[in-house]
Amino acid sequence: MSSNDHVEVRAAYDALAESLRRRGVDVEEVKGALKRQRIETPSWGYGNSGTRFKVFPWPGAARNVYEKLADAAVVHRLTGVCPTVAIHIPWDKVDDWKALREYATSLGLQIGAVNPNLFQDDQYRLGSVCHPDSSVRRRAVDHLLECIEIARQVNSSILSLWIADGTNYPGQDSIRARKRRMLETLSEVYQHIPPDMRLLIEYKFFEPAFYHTDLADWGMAYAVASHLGPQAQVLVDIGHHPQGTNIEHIVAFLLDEGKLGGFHFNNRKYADDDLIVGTIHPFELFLIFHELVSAEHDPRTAETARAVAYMIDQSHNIEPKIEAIIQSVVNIQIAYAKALIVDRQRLREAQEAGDVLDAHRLLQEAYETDVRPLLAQVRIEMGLDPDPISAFRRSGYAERIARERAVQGSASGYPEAS
Ligand code: PSV
Ligand code: MN
Repeated sequence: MSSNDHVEVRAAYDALAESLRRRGVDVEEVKGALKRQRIETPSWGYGNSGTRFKVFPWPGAARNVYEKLADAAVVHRLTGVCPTVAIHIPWDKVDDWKALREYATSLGLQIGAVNPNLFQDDQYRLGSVCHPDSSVRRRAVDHLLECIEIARQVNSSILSLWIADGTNYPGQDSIRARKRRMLETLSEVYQHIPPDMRLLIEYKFFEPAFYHTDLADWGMAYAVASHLGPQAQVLVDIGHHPQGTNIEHIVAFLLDEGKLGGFHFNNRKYADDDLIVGTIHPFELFLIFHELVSAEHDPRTAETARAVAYMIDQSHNIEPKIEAIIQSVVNIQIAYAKALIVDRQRLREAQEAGDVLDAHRLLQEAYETDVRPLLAQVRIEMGLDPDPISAFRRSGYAERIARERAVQGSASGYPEAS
């Protein structure tokens, strides 16, 4: 980045800041919020993964958790907002957790959410915490307790739980019995959650089960989290809803109940496609952030909103891994910046006056504003390159790891395609 480029960024930013100020936006406050934003990246996003049809190995894709952390550190260095990395157990299992924690620290990172895996063991054919056989449920409990212990050792405060259980055929098992087994099993696990840890419960309406899924939607996750207690909350993965679901409504409802714990950001066109955030439905992403920002400014929801864990959950099949993550971070920042510049005061007035179209236009006005100069200026003020993607491309890091790391198969834990 030359100083000429900085001058250009500054000019574009000054013009934008001026027009935002005319709209009553506190630009310094918006920049402060953008600098404080934190986005967690997933260890599995850095390794090779794909579909059940084919895993295309990417040259230099991380092969173990150490390489995943090294790549995540590059993302954090370039964006300044990604200091934590979620891990998946057993994909990222190591013998020495202290050593891994110290390695993360040496890179300026911390380990984030610990994700147990209740779907890849042969014994889980009929489920894990809902399995009809109590010895399989015991195995699931043991794994969850192991993950709590790992979380403790790596200083993580989030156990992020996706339950893949379900059935493929009507009549296969009793849906009510499965619900009770799940509650009983999770209640036992919940007793072991340390006071400073949260259990985030992720729902998904289908896949790998095709007839019914035991935790199919936000309402079921909410019911389970409510049964368990205040340290249990709901995790919303954008790709886990039927087509047409109003996700921002779910977000608003859960925030108001104090039960929104976190996100798995990604995007999709059809099913759980795990595509780069904001690539297919950017307006939906903006509306989700609008709910979050509004809740941060409401004393009744501020505490819940501020504690929400923003995590990316993507699986990259044909695209370069690190660049895909940086693109996701940038797209999240854009959605957040647009939500921050909504004129909330005028919006409230329009809503109270029943002015349907003025209220809608206030959201549209923010959404249609090009906030990229604002983000570029924020990055310069954070001592970063204003364009993290071209900075990454210029860095030569992708070429270096492609040379240094032998091209191998799956490192993320995803199964190899045959
Ligand atoms: C399941 O589809 C999911 O969203 C869960 O969060 C898993 O942990 C993750 O994807 C990785 O498979
Ligand atoms: Mn997920």
